[in-house]
Amino acid sequence: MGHARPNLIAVHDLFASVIRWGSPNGITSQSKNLTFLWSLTYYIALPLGAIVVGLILWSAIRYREKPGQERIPRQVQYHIPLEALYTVVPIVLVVVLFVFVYRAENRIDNVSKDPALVVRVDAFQWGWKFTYPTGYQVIGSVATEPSINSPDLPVLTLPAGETVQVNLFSDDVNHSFYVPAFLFKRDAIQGINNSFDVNIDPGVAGQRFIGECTQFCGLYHPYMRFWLQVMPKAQFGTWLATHHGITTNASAAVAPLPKHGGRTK
Ligand SMILES: [Cu+2]
Repeated sequence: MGHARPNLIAVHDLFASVIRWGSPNGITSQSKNLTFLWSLTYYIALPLGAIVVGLILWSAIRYREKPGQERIPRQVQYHIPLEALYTVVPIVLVVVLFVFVYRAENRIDNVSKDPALVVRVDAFQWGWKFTYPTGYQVIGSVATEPSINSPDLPVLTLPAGETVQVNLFSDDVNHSFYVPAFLFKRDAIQGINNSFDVNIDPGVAGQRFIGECTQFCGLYHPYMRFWLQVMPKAQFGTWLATHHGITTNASAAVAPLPKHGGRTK
């Protein structure tokens, strides 16, 4: 039964995706808050929608005009209990959603006073600079990196299973740091330190995820990509201790100007 397992995984993934209402699976503890919020909204909206549509259909069928019964129905000016109900129910829903949004935002934006690692990320026209506490730097410039999916993209290596704080800066115009698997992005704005924490799920250690700039920042914006390499916590210390100086991708060819000013293959 060698094929049973992959099928089970596929079924499990499909089921998990359905109960999340299509939300991608976030890889940080912060992203779980967002997925919960997303799913909660659906679990509230769907029964409510079903009740509203059901009542419309029921009353349209139940009180339709039958042949031989042509008459004006009894005219009602107001119905206090009904009006109170459809005023109170939406207010309760908005309050409930507000409370959950507030809680989720607080957890996602929470910045630890005692993170295990602080990494500085500088976005610039056009590329990324990652600086570690040891002084080790990765500088990936798209002026020397023409391909958006190249394995030579700059690599941001982060440990799983502990709190990582990212201090985000911009050297020039507005950029935005986005790792889709984090279900999170944050703007990089000149003169402002935007800090956020991520606690990456140990289950994805060893995997790579794509990151990109999502704020249109000029000609080479579509090339502003990077890899996020997740490393087991135990390995990360050794890795950092053996990396020094500055790593660049300057060996790559000089990028040609994009022909249509947009995304190329
Ligand atoms: Cu950018």
